[in-house]
Amino acid sequence: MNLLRTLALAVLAALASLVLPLTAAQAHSGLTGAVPSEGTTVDSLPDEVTLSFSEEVRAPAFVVITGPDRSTHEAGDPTLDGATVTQTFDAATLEGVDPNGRWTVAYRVVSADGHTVSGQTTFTVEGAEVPEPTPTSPPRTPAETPATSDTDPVASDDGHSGAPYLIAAVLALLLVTVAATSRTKDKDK
Ligand SMILES: [Cu+2]
Repeated sequence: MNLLRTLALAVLAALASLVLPLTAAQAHSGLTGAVPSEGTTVDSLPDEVTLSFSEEVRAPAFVVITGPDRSTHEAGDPTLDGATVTQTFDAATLEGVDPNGRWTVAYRVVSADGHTVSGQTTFTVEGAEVPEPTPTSPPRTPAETPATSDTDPVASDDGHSGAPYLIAAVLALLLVTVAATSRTKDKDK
């Protein structure tokens, strides 16, 4: 879904770049600021990202926040308030994620004149606490190991259950061979 949305944004951005020059004579809203602002470095990941436009913007509005882990971390659709667009983070997607690095905020909104406005802004997180690995993860691994070794006996059981058939097949082949040999001997007599 997130990939589709990113692709959709890219396509819309490409279409907008074709359409916008034709209508550049009309004023439409543009990005005037962001929090965290473009190119700045912050010491922790904020709860939300705010985008400010030169005039009122309308839905449909989309904001895609991509982290240093190259995953998207926005929670649903942004909130519109006049010329301000606020996008919160999806906390669940941030569990165990190192926030340090470059973040990209891609947006697409509809300006008051009906034109699509899209673009992106970036900021960097530096010196933020790196979350410890989820505590449930290490106990799971030992628990999974016996489960895996449980699978191995099952696999070797399959091998054992196959063995009687193999032995039976070899015995049957031997019997046929013995029978054929004794018939040949009978004919020879
Ligand atoms: Cu416009």
